[in-house]
Amino acid sequence: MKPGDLIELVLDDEVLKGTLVQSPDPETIVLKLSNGYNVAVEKSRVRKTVLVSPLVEASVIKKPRQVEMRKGLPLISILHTGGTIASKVDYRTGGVVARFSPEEILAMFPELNGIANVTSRLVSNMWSEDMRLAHYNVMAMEVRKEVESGADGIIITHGTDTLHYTSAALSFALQGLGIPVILVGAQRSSDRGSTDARLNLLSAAYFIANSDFAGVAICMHETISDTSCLILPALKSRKMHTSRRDAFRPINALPIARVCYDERGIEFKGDYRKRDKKSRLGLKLFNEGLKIGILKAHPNMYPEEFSSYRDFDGLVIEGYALGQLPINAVDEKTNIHSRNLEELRLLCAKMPVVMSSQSIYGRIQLDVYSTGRDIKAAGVLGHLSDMTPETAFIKLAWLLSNHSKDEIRLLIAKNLIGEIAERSEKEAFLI
Ligand code: DAS
Repeated sequence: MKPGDLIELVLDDEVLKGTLVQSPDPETIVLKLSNGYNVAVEKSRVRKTVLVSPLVEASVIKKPRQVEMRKGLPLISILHTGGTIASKVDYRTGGVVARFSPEEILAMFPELNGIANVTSRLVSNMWSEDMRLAHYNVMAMEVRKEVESGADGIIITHGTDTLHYTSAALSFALQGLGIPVILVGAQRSSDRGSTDARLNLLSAAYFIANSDFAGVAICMHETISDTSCLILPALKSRKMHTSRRDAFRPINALPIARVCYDERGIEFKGDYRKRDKKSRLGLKLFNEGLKIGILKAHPNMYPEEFSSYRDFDGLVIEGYALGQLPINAVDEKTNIHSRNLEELRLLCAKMPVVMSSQSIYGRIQLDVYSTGRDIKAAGVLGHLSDMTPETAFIKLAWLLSNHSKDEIRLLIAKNLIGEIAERSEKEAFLI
């Protein structure tokens, strides 16, 4: 038998049925069960194996056929960057391979055809943990191509791990965007019974085709069930769970909308930017060579943790709560904290250092405690910002790419495009 065959393993106490997957260990057999999960069985436990049906080679579509364009339906361009959403498990390798041609996407999600005219092409084929500033520039330029070709909306399929960085980056890079650009990921690949890919993609397409929203946003599951998806703010969302399908949550903000695809319902949660196809799209991109760090405060910090960034262009600090750091020499065990403060001062003299909070929710407030006041006096920026560390990182990169250091000091904690909430919504906590 070979990987991809559907087989049964007869054990003493049960019969396991699934698709044979390449096993890393010659002494075990790995099956992908119908629910999409893998199980490994020691060969010694197998009394009998039965070939249920051999692997049927998927018909590889050589030349993409022209996808028929139907009058009256909006045009949605799907740009693929990789990640789990548009992928299937290749049983021969056990790995995940991307599927991205129009036909393959339409074949996997045929309902798309009923929602819009769909074009689909590959921009990159990578896990999102490998994204760099350069990739944000590529995506922004590809979006501009689709806008110029008359797309009514764009879906970008993307890995989930850094999806919220990319959504923030495109929000800054795409100036004057008059159509929706929705980022969609999936926590389970499309061949698994529990995949979230279908509902996320269909909900994003339905939202584009049936609303007048413009701008960048994220579309992911609202709960672990397949009941609804949320359209989430591109600058104020975060992946808050390693594996749940409802991992993405709004931070210091409310969702933009809820989409109940099966009921064909869209429920907006508040104000949003309206579509304007006359709007002129301009690009303000990233300087790909920038070196920007993120330093998380922790007990027992050393000055070297600050000075190690001396050759960088900028630094985001994830401070404690309102923005505190270990800079107070309060007893003989904390004398080293004076050197922490000194190194922080030296950094601030060389580059923009922006405070964010490892509490994730809430706002930086450097005036409440003497610690915060000393940090502010050292030159740390970000007072009153409620940006997540990730959005602060992206905003700092974009400001360093397009503004002077003096301007950055004025702009970093000023709301430009919705990255900082003018007022805090008390219900926008753990929703
Ligand atoms: N590694 C993950 C990523 O590409 C897989 C996924 O979640 O899509 O972000």
